[in-house]
Amino acid sequence: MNTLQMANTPDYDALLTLFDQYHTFALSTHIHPDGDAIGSELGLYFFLTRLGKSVKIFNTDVVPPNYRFLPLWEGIEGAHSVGTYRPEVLIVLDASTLERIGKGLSKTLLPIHSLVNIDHHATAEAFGDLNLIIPTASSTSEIVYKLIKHHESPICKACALCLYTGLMFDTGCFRHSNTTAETHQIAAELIGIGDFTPDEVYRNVYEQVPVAKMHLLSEVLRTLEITDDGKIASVYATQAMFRKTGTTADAVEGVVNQIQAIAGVEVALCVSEMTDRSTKVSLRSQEYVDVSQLAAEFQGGGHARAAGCRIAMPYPLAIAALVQASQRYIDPDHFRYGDCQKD
Ligand SMILES: [Mn+2]
Repeated sequence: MNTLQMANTPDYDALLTLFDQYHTFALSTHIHPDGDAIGSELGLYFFLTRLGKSVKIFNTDVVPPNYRFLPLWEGIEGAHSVGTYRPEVLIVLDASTLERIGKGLSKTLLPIHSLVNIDHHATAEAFGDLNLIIPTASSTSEIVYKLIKHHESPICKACALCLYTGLMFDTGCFRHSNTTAETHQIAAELIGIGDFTPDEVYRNVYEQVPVAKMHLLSEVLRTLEITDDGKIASVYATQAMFRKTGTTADAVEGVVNQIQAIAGVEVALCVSEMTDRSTKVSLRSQEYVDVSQLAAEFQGGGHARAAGCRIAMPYPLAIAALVQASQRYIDPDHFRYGDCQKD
């Protein structure tokens, strides 16, 4: 396998050469696609089509309603549409592993010539023939932005909106630790190009909450438990709660961020009981615990401040195991904002 993963000097040229060589491209991203997954796919779609390429997008899961303001989202096809279609190049975005595009799709969507992997996850596997993995990038959308800039091509208005949405989503609206001066500079440029305002993107992504999700949230928040030292907080959602509120495990997305916001909490856990009785876990940390390492102990992955895993245990046992593991990462002498004293 011709692996071209370069952490320090990303090899945009190798990918752009591939764009010169081939004509048909398929794009895909992870299951339960988020703003960065869809934003980076559509952003790259606009770039490739402007280069005159034939491009199709296949995702296992449908575009969530709050991303249906993005241009051409309706063009994203389901796994069943692949049929006998084979692109010359398959580009997988933001997925960490090939399997995360969906078990079925990872077996049926096969490129004739080359598999490309574009990602920013610290735990990303170099599964492609060509891998553009940049863990320091805020988002996969930022990598797509830099690729287009490297090509010295203009970014179209539609592309700017998609990449901005990905950047905004993966930085938690420019407040997570992956937000830098450069992130803001890129965002400013995209706002300047596009026909959108930041508040309108925010409202589309975050303020279209179905009332059923609010009812679920009230159930989930009632389960809050905090360790004696106040540093680890957990909540859970059960199948009974999903039935009662008419929701599914997807509705739990984002709840963990609210738990992480509790004063003094370093590690936040939100777990969901799945239909097969396994447990889906979202992890966040406030300041110093690397939750991607914690998730890796349970065969998961992600970023230092946001990660996830799936545990083949009933949820009460999974919570106990996670809290126990989290305790090893907690530094009892760490004081938040302690550096301010030295200024
Ligand atoms: Mn991402």
